[in-house]
Amino acid sequence: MLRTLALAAVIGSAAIAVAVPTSSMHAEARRHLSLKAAFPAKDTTLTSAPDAVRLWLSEPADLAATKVSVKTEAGAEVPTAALTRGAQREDPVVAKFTTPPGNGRYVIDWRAMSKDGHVVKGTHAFTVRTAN
Ligand SMILES: [Cu+2]
Repeated sequence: MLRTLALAAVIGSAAIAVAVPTSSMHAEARRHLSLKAAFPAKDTTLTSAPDAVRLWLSEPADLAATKVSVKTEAGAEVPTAALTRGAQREDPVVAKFTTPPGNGRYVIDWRAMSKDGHVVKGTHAFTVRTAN
């Protein structure tokens, strides 16, 4: 009985030893890349068609591992050119529309990889309503 308890204690401390690096990895989640600002911004209505989607991320994400997709409310993909970004650290990721989107509601889905390799994603909608 005592032996069993001692063994349980050993297993218990081994479990703690394993748990420690896991929890410190969790703490890293706070340092994950995040979206600081976006154009079009969440739930905004634009009175002229946007030329592009611009995402200001908290770190310069690798464009090859970054995806931005824009869909109509009906789920149709709105074509955008390959992602670009300026040379400055604070420059946004840019997905230029090949044709400016017409009136309607659109959903932006994006994903990018944090420095630790974990993927962060987000989604938000905007509306285009030009006066014509
Ligand atoms: Cu992570």
